[in-house]
Amino acid sequence: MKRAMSKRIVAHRLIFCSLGVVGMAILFIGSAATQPWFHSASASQSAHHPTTSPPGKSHLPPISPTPQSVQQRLGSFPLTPTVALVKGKNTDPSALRTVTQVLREDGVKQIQKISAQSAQKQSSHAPLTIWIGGPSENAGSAAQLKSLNAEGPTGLPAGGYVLATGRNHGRAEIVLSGVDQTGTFYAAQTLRQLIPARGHSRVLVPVVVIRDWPSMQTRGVIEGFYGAPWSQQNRISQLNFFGENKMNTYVYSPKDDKYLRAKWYQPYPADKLQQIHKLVSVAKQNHVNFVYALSPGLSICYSSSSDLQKLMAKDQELYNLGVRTFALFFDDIRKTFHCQQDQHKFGNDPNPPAAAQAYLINQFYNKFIKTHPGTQLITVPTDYYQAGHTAYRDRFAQLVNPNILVYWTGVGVIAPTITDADAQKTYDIFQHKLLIWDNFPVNDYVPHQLLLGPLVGRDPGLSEHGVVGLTANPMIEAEASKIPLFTVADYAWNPHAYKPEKSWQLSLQRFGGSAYVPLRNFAENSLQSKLSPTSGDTVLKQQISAFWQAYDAGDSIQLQAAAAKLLNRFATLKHTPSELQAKLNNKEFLTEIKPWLDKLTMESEAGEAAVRMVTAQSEGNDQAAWRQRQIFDQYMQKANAIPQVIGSGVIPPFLLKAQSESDTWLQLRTPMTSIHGKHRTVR
Ligand code: 14T
Repeated sequence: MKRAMSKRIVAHRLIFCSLGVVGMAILFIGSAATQPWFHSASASQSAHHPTTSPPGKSHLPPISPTPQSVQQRLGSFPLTPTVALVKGKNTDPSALRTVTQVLREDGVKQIQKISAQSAQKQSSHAPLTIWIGGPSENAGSAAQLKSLNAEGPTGLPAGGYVLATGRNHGRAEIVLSGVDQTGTFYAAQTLRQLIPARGHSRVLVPVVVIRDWPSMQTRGVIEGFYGAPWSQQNRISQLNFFGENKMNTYVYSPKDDKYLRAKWYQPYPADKLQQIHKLVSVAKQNHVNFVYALSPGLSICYSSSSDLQKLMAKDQELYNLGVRTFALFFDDIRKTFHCQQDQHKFGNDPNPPAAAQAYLINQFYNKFIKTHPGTQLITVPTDYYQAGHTAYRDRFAQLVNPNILVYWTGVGVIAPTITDADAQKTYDIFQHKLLIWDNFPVNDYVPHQLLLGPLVGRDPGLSEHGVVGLTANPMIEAEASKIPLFTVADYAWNPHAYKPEKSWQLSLQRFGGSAYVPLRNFAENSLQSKLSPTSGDTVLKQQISAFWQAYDAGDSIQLQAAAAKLLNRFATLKHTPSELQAKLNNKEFLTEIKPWLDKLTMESEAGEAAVRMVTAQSEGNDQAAWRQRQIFDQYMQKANAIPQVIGSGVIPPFLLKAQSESDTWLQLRTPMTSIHGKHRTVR
């Protein structure tokens, strides 16, 4: 069943063959250490997630990413139709916008906006007052926190915040106080989850003090895959999603944007620049740092000052749009030179490619980064996935300016695990702060698969071993990527409290809403077993093994029972696509996953026929068995015409086994009068 791969993927595979890079298969396998993500010790939970909930308290709604600390106090108060909002001079505008939106969604009719100064003079008549902004934004919030008996955010890491609610002299109050503007924005995102809309019933605000901050400084997504880049609409939607999930970084580096790689030196046409400008501003609204990455390694002359000028001119355009973090990537290129001049200058170095790249990186740092205040530089070395020392890495470490961040994918391009020990070792080698380029849930190397499972296999202590953060390389399918990316956001914010299964459940609930059940059925059959501890649909898996067990034992009563259950599950899966289409209000996602939905329908239909076929065979009902075989063949043909993979490791093996049982049975009955030799038309 070999399928034609997309042209682009073929192209990138070819590049790799010609580069002589170790085959991807070898890189991807690595050590298949299983992760205990289902039953992690609860002891670590209480140590790192000191959430307390007094006995008899109603459960707080789940908040993601998991906060560092949540203290629930006695009582709650209603969200009233009229609310006063107190902002300061520097209150974050996005936080203000978010809170206003949350209140509207929750049915608040009147929002009285008042400034911090006037609020201190005259008390408002609203029954509920919300103070927005930490010490650097709103002079009034500190006193309010104090009166609610909550400590302020001072001293928390960047992006940290305190969200406190309660009654103060009989008046209800909510205080959102960030250590910086981003922190206040995050407090607003937490508030959104703390008081979800309840249709027509009144929203109750629980009394809490949430004190929260990110464990990893850099959290986000790197659009760094081969294949069709995300659309402008996709990107805008992603940037909003990042803000909601407290991710603060988006690295713009789609491999197939020619202005980044093949034509790195070419200035953007006005319309393209305009689009990037829009992205930069949406990123800003979401407190997301837009990182612009150029990959000049296909053609640059490392020592050429005119090439350096071209690089700087290109980045200057982006700087003018508000970009402040720049990157120079040297992944997936040859380690050879494109000009005689480089051969001359670096040819005698202990490691010529490392010396040449380091020279360019440092030149760019000195001439551009140093002269543009507030900017930062990131790089990807050519040896980004190896385990341990390489001659290239050692030279690169020696030469590259220590202020430059170095990307690393973990051991292997697609790393099954990234351990604290791996990180420490790599940090010691590069001697530069590391940023993880996590090749999850990227599917450019398996474009017929969706990787909808949670992030697993990353140790919780990476940031204590030289790692400043993690950015995930997503799937070509942007909307679908949000399902696993939700868990990435949760991990990166608070890795010690991260529970993959729990995070994944919540992700499916948030993404699916009332379509949670069919979405879950679909997602369970869209995990990639190599990267997931469960190989998919466990219900189906168990039912299949019970079915074959009864079949092998020749136990007809057991077989009937097992068949009934299996038929039920296949019927559920068969109806999953139409249920999703009816209940899920996300056209883009449904369009992206359409081929997989079709495949699921065909496989489930074939599955039903297979169950009936095998059962009939076992009961000696030849006619029924033959009839079902024909139906089975019909759906198998349709399924096989769709290259997308679903239910991998579970459904296809079941179908193949059923087919081979049927083939054996057909051979035993050749020539057979009851079916008049019709079986010859089967294939
Ligand atoms: F720079 C990197 F960190 C990186 O991962 N580069 C690419 C990336 O753009 C791509 O999306 C990812 C997954 O396919 O893998 C890297 O590309 C490769 C690496 C290989 F070793 C493509 C083929 C390879 F054989």
